[in-house]
Amino acid sequence: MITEMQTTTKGQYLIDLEDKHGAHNYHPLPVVLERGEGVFVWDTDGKKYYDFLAAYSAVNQGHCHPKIINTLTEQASKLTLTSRAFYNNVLGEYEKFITEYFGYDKVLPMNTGAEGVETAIKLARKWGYEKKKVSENAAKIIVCEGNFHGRTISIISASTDPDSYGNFGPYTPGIVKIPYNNTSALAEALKDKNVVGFLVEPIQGEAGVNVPDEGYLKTCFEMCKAANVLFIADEVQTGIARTGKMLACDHENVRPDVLILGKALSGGVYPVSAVLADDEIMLCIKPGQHGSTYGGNPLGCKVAIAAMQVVKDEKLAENSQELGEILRTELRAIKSDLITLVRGKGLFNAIIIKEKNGKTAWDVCLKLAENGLLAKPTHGDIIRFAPPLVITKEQILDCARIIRETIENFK
Ligand code: IF1
Repeated sequence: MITEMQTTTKGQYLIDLEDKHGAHNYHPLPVVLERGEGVFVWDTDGKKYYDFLAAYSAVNQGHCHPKIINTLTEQASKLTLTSRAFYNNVLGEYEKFITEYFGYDKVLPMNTGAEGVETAIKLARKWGYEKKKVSENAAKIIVCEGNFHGRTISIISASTDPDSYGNFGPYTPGIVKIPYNNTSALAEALKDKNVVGFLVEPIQGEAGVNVPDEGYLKTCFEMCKAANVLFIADEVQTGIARTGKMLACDHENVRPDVLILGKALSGGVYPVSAVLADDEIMLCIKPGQHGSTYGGNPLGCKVAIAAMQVVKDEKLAENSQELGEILRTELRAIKSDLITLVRGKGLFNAIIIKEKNGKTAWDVCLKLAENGLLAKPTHGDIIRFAPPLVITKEQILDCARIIRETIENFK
């Protein structure tokens, strides 16, 4: 009989350390991880799990990919950080690699996804004042309800989730919120000539893998073009092959004016984010007007080149597309009133759980962990399923079996 998730003394000791010495800004599942390899992670007891969260799509290439780790260790003993006060022998190579990889004139290298989003907002505002001739301090950015773009003050100023913005005011002005997946709401908002950018997740991750209608992105892009407004795609979570294409925007052949990448850009090995745009936009930022201590550091750049090469060499987008179809078919075949919806694209999926006998998605995740699969709920009733994209067909079927057995035996 599967009992409640138990953590042993060593695991509990480590949990207690975090509780005593760390901020309480997370509520993790009671699992203490010690090792990761490919699609698997092991806890401090040596219990093995399939990782079905992949660090929120940061380890698309699998945990500790040898080619990325070897690159990290080799560069780490040569040169890790120069600051941008000087040139280094890696950044230019990386900038050429990544701009050719995604087809843009320029890249502005940062570290976290939030920094990438903040950079994109600054870039859009700068472009708005200097190219669109919006009057000073009047620039507006349109965002969507249900968004998640990070945790900084300006980004949570765009949030509609009280957990993200509550008691963090006063908020950054110049942000207009409209419903997601609603082109008439965008049309209305675009009437304001002070709008400089539309910031959108091609699929809303934190909102629970909220996939918009087919054609939504294309229509939004065309409306922005007609209104001389930058279409800014936050692909921090949906990018890097997660949804079955290199970028989620590729499903609709949309080329964002500003593209934001993070997470799996470095394969979960080192914080690397990037903002890509063409010269007309990117060159609005002049020397000394933006930057970061670690942005574009040689270690992160080498890691990102290796991580992105793995995505191509191992055809992770194709694998994500094929195995995502199989996973959704298996999940939809589960006979249980516990699952009210299965949705996703590629290996970016979620199920919506109907509360049963007071049990929630959290309790289902505890049982999944006991059965050897790690996932975490979002917004109470949604469980995201996003394994590393290196997963095999045999493994995805094994995971589908674990999920099915857990759901069918759930009390
Ligand atoms: C947390 C969520 C996911 C992102 C998108 C930018 C960022 C994120 C679309 C910022 C980051 C992370 C943050 C992490 C948990 C995770 C998350 F639950 F918070 F919302 F993935 F859905 N754009 N998402 O998803 O990137 O600064 O974190 O590098 O804050 O709890 P970051």
